[in-house]
Amino acid sequence: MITQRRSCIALAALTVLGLARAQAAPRTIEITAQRFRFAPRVIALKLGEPVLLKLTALDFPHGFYLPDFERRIDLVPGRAVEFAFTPTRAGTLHFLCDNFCGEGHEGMDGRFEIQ
Ligand SMILES: [Cu+2]
Repeated sequence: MITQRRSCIALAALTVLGLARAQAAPRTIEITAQRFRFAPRVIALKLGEPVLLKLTALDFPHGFYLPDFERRIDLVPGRAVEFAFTPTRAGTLHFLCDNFCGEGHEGMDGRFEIQ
């Protein structure tokens, strides 16, 4: 009986530890920016799951702008820049380049599909 109770307590502790570890580690997603596209362009995310974007410009100083979050970041060629956020509502979250990079700049965008 006591052994069984200890096993349950140990199992509960491991479960809590596992959940804490799962919440602590964000999902890492690598995105590249190159005239005139982001790759990947469409990214599926889970509601409430923290993500860490690693963004790299390949050819030009692009910008990464998330209008719904009112956040942006400069992308410097050859240097990965990290951008962390947690989607708090389901739906589509658009992102775009906000640093003019040439004739195709207006179409340089992408989206997160959050479920
Ligand atoms: Cu651009």
